[in-house]
Amino acid sequence: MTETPLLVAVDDGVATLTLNRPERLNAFTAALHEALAAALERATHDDAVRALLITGAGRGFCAGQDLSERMPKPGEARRDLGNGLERYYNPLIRRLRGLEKPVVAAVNGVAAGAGVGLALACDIVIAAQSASFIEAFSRIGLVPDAGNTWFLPRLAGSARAMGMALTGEAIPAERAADWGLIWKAVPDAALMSEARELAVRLAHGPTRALGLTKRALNRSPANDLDSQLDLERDLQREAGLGEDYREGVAAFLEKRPPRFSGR
Ligand code: LHQ
Repeated sequence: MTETPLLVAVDDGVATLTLNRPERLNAFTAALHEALAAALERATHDDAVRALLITGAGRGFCAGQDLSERMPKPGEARRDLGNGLERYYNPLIRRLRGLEKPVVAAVNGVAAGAGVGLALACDIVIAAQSASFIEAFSRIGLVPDAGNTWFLPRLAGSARAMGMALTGEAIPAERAADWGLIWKAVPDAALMSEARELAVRLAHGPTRALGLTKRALNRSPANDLDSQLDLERDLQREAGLGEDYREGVAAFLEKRPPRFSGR
């Protein structure tokens, strides 16, 4: 079994986090969760990181919880699965949504169970055409977690969410894109170059404003129009005081590409 469950590389403003348990389709273990939490914590505070790219090593993206880790041995008491959610999955999903830097998921292969939640918690999901999305929970007598019951109906609508969650059928990447579950599906050979190009482009963008944009869109489902208009006013105030706004307008007027600093 691979010893380093997560590979981290920072280059050109992008932190690339590669789930690295290819023999188990990058299923989550406690060690992988801890490495991911530490990497996200560093990325949050590192000014050299202005965008993130999350992908998987080998032929899978992430097969959800490693089922061999959670299975009680014969004679052992049944486990409280809520504890694993409280300790690992819920903080992971909250952190990804709350991180005010753009996060791209490059879904290189199957995403199942909490692996779907991981992908959908990212801001822009690009998948290889051969990848698929499986709400595997119903296959093993569990309830979708890791944000799946929040993301699915909002992204794909409740009929598709219900169908995916109750049947556990694999949804191919192109259908996921048609349904609005993900941003797009691309040929397998183009996945990593497209996803990286996008992450680098975002990293060179006005990342403070992109972070605020993320905040506005994430708050939107819980807000009525009045509250959302107030939020937009407050966030625009903040963005308008930033250096990137001055640079963006100056570059436009001078007919040159902007040089955003993320401030
Ligand atoms: C795996 C896994 C896996 C271990 C593939 N674990 N080994 C749950 C409980 C607790 C608390 C919190 O929340 C959760 C959240 C969840 O995520 S529950 C859902 C857990 N995930 C699943 O139920 C998915 C299980 N995997 C599959 O159904 C299949 O592997 C899929 C459909 C993803 C891919 O199928 P194939 O392409 O046919 O690959 P495979 O099944 O042959 O898998 C390759 C290897 O990876 C294989 O090992 P082996 O030694 O036979 O080569 C699998 O056993 C292993 N693997 N997923 N989650």
